[in-house]
Order: sequence, then structure tokens, then C-alpha cells
Amino acid sequence: MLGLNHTAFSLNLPASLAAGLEGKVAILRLNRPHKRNALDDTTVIGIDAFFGALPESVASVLLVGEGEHFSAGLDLSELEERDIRQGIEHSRLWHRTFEKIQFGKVPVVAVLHGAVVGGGLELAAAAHVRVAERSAYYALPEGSRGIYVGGGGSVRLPRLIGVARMMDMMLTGRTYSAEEGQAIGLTTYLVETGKGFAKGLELAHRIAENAPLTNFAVTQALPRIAEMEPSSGYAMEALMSSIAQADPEAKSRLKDFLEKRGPKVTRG
Ligand code: 1HE
Repeated sequence: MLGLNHTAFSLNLPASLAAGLEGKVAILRLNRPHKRNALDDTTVIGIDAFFGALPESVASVLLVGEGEHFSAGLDLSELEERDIRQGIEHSRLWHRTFEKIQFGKVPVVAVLHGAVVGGGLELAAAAHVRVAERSAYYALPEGSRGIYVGGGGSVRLPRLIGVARMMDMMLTGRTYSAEEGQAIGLTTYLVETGKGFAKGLELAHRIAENAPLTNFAVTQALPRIAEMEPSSGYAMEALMSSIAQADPEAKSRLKDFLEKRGPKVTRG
């Protein structure tokens, strides 16, 4: 197990999280395996703090879970005491935190294994690239608990898998396997159990080498353009591409290619 330490970030994360740095990649590990990485308030606030305090040197984040499961979702033991107003505040806390992941400073790669359920799936949906190990499975047990998603699932999950599949998951308690999740678009990489961390780290390092403006365009502009009506989308795309190509970083990468130094596209 990779030893992660908080000191790299000079911030006090709760014991339910561990953080570390590997080159330009910051690693955040859900570290509450005895509770299957259930997300209590302390953990969610810690995730918020982590994404709010990324050092300048960090160019991508790898999000992983300790133990047999990525995350069992909302910590159900905290649910009993909340009234309606507190429930709304709680959901908004998750929204703010997961927005910091989706629309934060750098791209985020999530590695999924074991249970990725309820709020755990909502958390995964806020990342930009998802890698599944074959042990992963996905469910939205909110239906059977008499509750509803509250961590942005209604917004992000239909965009990944469609309203009909999310309805089915919530109404019938359907569980998708790692292979099915890959087929329906929950993940874009599927690897053997135990290989997710290495694959996720490789991808995070690869992403960290992109021009920062490209990563900004892809994570910030692309999802917004995709929601626009087409004529506004084309205008926004033209602006974004002209800004990116005017950057000195782009100029030097193009020059490298034209002078036979840049990488070629390979079959993979
Ligand atoms: C928990 C939680 C939790 C485990 N909150 N404590 N999420 C769920 O409905 C999923 C509930 N969890 C499970 O179905 C199972 O725990 C798992 C399939 C994830 C894992 O099973 P297993 O056999 O490995 O572990 P376990 O024996 O069930 O659980 C181990 C401990 O973790 C146990 O505590 P212990 O003190 O008795 O040892 C469990 O109580 C505890 N635990 N999951 C609290 N979720 C923003 S809205 C989002 C809404 C939702 O996410 S709803 C979905 C909630």
C-alpha cells in the first residue's frame, strides 16, 4: 500500500482521508475502510478542503479508495437526526464539494473498485476520467432506503448513462457490474482487479503533461459547451480554440511536431 502523507499539503485532513504527491499528481485516498469509505460530513468537508488547497505544482488528481470498496456512499448513521432544512444544507454541501472536483483547477481521475454505490457513485461521477477494476459494481440503493440522491447524481448520472438507466437503478435496485458499467459509459477504462491504481496513476501523469490551457478547455469549457444550444456552442468553441492556440505552450508544441520532435499519434 502506498504510504500517503498529509504534510505535502500543509492542511489538516481528517483521518478518513489520506493525501500524497507524486510528481505533478496529487493523490487523495478515501481512508475509512472499516466503514467501507462511507462519506460522513467530516470526510466531505475534508474533500472540499483538499480540492481547495491544491499546491500550484499539481496538474492532476488521482482519487482512490482504501480497502475492499471505493465507497458505500452517504454515511447512513448521520441521516437519522436531520430535519428538512438540514437535509437541504447537507445536499448543498455535497454539491459545493463535488463542483470543486468537477470544476476545480485540474482534471481528476477516479479509480473504482468494489462497491461504488449511492453517494460513492455520485462522487465518482464528478471526476473527469473513471477507471474500473473488475471488482467494481454500481448501485443507487437510495430507493430502498427511502431517500433520494443528494450529491448531484440527478444532474451528472443521466448525462453519463441516461435518465432511463438511472430510473431503473433507483426504482428496481439494479446493480451494474464493472463490465456493464464500462459498456454503458460509467467508466472509460476497465482493468483487472488490483491494477486500477497503476492505470489511474499512469493516466493522471499523462494528463498532467498536457498544456494547462488544454486541460482547462476540456474540463471547464467542453461540458458547458455540450449543454449550450449549438450556435452559442460553436461561438464558445471558436473562442476557446483561438485562446488555446495563441498560448506559447501550444506554439512550442506545434513547432516540436513540425520539426519532427513531437510525438506521433500511435495505435495504442
Ligand atoms: C456503513 C455504510 C454506510 C457500510 N453508512 N455505515 N449506501 C448504502 O445503502 C450502502 C450500504 N452498505 C452496504 O450495502 C455494504 O456495507 C457494502 C456492500 C458497501 C459493503 O458490505 P460489507 O459486507 O463489505 O460491509 P458491512 O459489514 O456491510 O459494513 C461494514 C461496516 O461499515 C458496518 O459497520 P460496523 O460498525 O457494524 O462494522 C456498516 O454498518 C458500515 N457501513 N456502509 C454507514 N453507507 C448525498 S445523498 C447520497 C445517498 C446515499 O449514498 S444512499 C446509499 C447509502
